[in-house]
Amino acid sequence: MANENQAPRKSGPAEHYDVVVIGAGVSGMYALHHLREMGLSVRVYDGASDVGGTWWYNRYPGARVDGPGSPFYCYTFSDELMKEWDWTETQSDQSTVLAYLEFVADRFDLRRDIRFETWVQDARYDEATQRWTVETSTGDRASAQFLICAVGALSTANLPDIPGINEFAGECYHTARWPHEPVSFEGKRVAVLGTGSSGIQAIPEIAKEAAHVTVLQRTPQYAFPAGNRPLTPEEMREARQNFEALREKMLAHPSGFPVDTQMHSALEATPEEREALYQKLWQRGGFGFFLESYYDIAINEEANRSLADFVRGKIREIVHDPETAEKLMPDHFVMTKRPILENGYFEAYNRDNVTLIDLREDPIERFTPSSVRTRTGDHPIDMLVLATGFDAISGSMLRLDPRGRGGVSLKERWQDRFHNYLGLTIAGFPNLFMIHGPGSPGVFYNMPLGAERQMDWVGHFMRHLRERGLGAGEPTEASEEAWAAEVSALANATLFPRTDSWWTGANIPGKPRYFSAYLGGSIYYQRLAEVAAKDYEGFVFEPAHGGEDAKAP
Ligand code: NA7
Repeated sequence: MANENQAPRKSGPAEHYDVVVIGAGVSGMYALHHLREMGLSVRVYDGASDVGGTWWYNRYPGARVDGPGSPFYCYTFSDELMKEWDWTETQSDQSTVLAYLEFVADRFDLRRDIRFETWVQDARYDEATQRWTVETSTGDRASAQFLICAVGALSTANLPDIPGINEFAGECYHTARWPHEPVSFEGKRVAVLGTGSSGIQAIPEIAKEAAHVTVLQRTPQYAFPAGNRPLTPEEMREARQNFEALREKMLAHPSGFPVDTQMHSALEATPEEREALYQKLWQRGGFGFFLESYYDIAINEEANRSLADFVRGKIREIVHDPETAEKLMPDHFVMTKRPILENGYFEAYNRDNVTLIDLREDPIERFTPSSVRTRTGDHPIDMLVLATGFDAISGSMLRLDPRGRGGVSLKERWQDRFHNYLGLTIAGFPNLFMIHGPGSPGVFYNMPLGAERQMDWVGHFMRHLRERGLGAGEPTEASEEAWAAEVSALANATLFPRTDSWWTGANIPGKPRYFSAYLGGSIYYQRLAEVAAKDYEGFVFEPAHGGEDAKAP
């Protein structure tokens, strides 16, 4: 399998394309399809050996869609796809989502333009030719007018730097780099580090097989019943029949899912009414708490407390041992870390083979070849599962580290914050576009639909350039600043920035700590449309320089 750090082979002469796309996950796949439909020549690179992006990598036990699920976590651009693919559960598991993406790749013959097991190791802009040149781990060299970075908001694994971790001699797996061969937990003492979505999905599954599971928890989490259930053929039929209307609803809703949001405040309801609604949503499971309960849970402290107390009560009800239950008690504002859907997580602590270590009280001192040593003792283990998440949202762009005008690298440009305009473009990096980058709704929106909508806008931008004989376009730094102010104003009206999370970058030592996602939901797409309607307000353009290299091939 290709490795992102492998040494580059010597590059040959550049092949010329209209567009190079980096990443063959959900966003990159749609980018390829859309650009081809526009009649452009495209080359896609991906380090994995097949399509799927995060769904290709995250194959740990229990991995499944942990948001509003199927059949709406999917592409919407093709009626055929909707007609031909049968979703069978509301929260599809990883293998099903990956199978769907493979089906899409087959259906649209995507693979012929994708180079797999190929890492882009260098991407630089040439001001003279107004083109990007990329060099890859396999010695490919490609030049294109446009560079699409579909590198994934949840792609760069966070590998914790803990004393002795590299000396641990047992099996060690990161949830986001899970082996393709089956992993057996049978008879093994397994430590799981991390209790975000991945850890919380994996722990009950591992506990079914392992001799013992030691959960190493830094921050206790609110988790909600996933309520996964089979999708009936009638439900699929109904979704298909009404898909046009449902798509309209998806486009209009802030989350990109076809749900009805309540516009009631938690504070206007009586305690009994709140309790009744929370009970109903808890029984039903799924993402209802976030999309269909009170609008002010993530805005108002008192409203927030009403739900936080409810969940804390549920944890006390489920977990038999009161001491363990107290260690599991979250104390941050509910929803201000990524909400988690669980399938038997809290129940797992009622098993004899699961123990919880609260790292706030009993921190890890080091790993030894055969154990994890915390302040109060040594815990022998055979396997370590790192469920430590991602350098999210901006991490994969920084790993790519493209070089823009004057050879300035993104790492230099993004030292203090992730400067961008519209969450899509960066000053000094002409003709480069990010999908689901910082400054966009990204992980706060139905991601396949978000990728389609961003990419459609990028397609219009490209047309605009070409129709006017322009060679390059990029935002001004002033428009970046105005956008940053808009992003921050939306975030600061909520409780989100007040909690340490991967949304604020606080999970990665040294990362600028601020809330970088655009919280306006579908307003974002109105903003994109407004900018386009005003002749791409906030951008500066250069006429095409002409000459051999600058011409579209
Ligand atoms: P998350 O949600 O970032 O969770 C990572 C977990 O690992 C979380 O509990 C972290 O604690 C913990 N962590 C990270 N680094 C350390 C160190 N050094 N020591 C102890 N504990 C650590 O990642 P996931 O993969 O679970 O989920 C990411 C998203 O993927 C998810 O939200 C879905 O959208 C899909 P912390 O909370 O930072 O104290």
